[in-house]
Amino acid sequence: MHPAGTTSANGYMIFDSDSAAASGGEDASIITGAIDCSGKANVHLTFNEYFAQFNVSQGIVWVSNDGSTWTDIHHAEAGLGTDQTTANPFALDIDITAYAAGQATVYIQFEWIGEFEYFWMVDDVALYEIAATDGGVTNITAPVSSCALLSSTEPVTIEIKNFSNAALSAFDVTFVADNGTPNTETITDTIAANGTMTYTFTATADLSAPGAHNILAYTTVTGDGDNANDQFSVDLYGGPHVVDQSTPYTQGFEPTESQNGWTALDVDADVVTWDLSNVLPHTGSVCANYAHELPSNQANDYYFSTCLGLDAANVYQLDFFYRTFSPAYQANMEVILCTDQDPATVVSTLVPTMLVSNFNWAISSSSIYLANGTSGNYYIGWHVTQQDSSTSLKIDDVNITYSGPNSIQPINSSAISLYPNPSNGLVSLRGLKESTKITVVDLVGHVVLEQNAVAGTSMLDLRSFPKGFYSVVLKSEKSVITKQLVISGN
Ligand SMILES: [Ca+2]
Ligand SMILES: [Ca+2]
Ligand SMILES: [Ca+2]
Ligand SMILES: [Ca+2]
Repeated sequence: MHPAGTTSANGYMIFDSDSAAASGGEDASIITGAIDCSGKANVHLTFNEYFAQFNVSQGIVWVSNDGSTWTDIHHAEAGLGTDQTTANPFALDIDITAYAAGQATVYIQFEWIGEFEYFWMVDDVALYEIAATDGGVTNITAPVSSCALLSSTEPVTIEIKNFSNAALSAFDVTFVADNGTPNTETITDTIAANGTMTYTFTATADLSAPGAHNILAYTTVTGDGDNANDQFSVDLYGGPHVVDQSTPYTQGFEPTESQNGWTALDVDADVVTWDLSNVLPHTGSVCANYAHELPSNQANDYYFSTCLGLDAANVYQLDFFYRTFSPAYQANMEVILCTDQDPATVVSTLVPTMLVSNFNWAISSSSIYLANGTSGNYYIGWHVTQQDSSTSLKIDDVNITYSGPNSIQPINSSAISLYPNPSNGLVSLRGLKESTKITVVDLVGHVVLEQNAVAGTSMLDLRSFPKGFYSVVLKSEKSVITKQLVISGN
């Protein structure tokens, strides 16, 4: 299950039908012991689940107050078609008052029915009683992190929930910016039973200093029966993460670090994309992960870093660790430097497309030069495309450090040409300004040619290779440039 939002790191419950394979039919239940709800007027069941439907499996939650008569209160498979999954995690809150209130022996049953299907994961099961009066802040929707600096008058917008079965009105809400002076205002509107409202404070937050910020917001409701849900806090970052001699940028994807600004881009729009995983991290308990094992696998997904402030006067080094889940889950990986979280804004290739087949962690190291010589805000994008029927790519422990001054004049990508293009494979490479390593890579990431060149014009002989599209990667002391080449035959 997704480590953000569940306690999956300390274990969870799973029926793994895929692993059980063809077994002649599966129908398995796990049933709680008797839970004493006597004296409880309102009882809710909460849990997290992640259910994947292959064809016709069922995940049913039942409730009983005698252990023999059961009522189904939830079907995990509801609404899922072939090869579809619930959200991960999917958080449920089910009112079981009708079956459990005042009952001394309440049982909950989780039943799986299927054969050689996918799986159902369940975690964080709890019964709780609703308080007669209960409010809380459930989200802070503004301000949000920004690559540009935040202002000294940022509006603060929160979402407030009434957790009780009675209307809620006339209570205070407070926000605190960066542990400063609390700003308290009174809500005069009424929130209906179990309802929510959005509120923007009249007071604003001064978040104009570059760097990390925090907003804490909470309700103060007279007679609130559950203070554990009163408050919400959010970590923000104003401006880019500036990397310099004293400040590296590191990201290990741990719960103790901020992944603020990291964004997955699902180009093939199949809803399967980069995520965090607690399976086989390099260090700590979490790594970044792309995994797809459904038959309709069409990986084309980017994971973009948060905004980095880089200076053209410097050279930086990008180190990170990468692997696949297992030998059966190979992937193609490419790492690019962009001016936005959009591959169309690519300015240089940091790691040319390569086949990742290692299922032990390996380190990738490359230099970052700002190819167009412009200081500013940049994003690093990890691009995964499918190589196999199943695709997996994991990354962890990203480390971007200052490695020295950029003393060489930047080269201009457009000053380098491949001629003719398309060609029969005999190509002249013109405009190289220094010693350059030339690597030619085919569409699936295989290196087909490597040679070294000096300044001036070099010839590439690719006449023995199949017709098609190739990437020509030119790596010198100061830059990495990728050119596209078409071999069309005579
Ligand atoms: Ca757990
Ligand atoms: Ca509360
Ligand atoms: Ca980690
Ligand atoms: Ca995708």
